[in-house]
Amino acid sequence: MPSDSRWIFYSGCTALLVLACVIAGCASYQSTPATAAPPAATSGGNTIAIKNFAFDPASLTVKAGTTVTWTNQDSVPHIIASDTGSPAAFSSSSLSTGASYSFTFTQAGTYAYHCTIHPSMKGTIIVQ
Ligand SMILES: [Cu+2]
Repeated sequence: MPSDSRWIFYSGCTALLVLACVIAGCASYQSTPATAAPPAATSGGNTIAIKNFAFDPASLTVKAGTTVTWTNQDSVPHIIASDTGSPAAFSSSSLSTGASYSFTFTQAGTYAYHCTIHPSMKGTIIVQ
C-alpha cells in the first residue's frame, strides 16, 4: 500500500524534526553558561600588564580600532615605544608604577614594540 508507506515516511520526518528541535534546544541551553565567560575575557583582552620586566601578554591580537592599554605593575619606570617599521608609530612617556598608556590601533598589521629603558623587553600587537 503506497499511501501507508508515505504516511510512515512523513510521520518519521516529523519525529526527526521534533527530535532535532529538542536537541537544538538543549544545545542552546547548555551554551548559555559558556557564553558568560567570553565577556570577561574580552574586557581583559585589550590590556597588557608590564610586570617583572616583561609585557603580559607578550603578543596580543586585536581588531582594528581597538584601544590597547598598558599598565606598569613594576616598581621601576618603563617607556613603551613601537619598533622602527611598525605600521604606525607610538610611544609613551615614562610610566611610573601604576601608570597606564593607551594607543588606538586603526591600521591592520603587526606592531613590534619594546621598552626604551630596557631593550630586552619586547612585545607584539597584531591588528586584524
Ligand atoms: Cu622597561
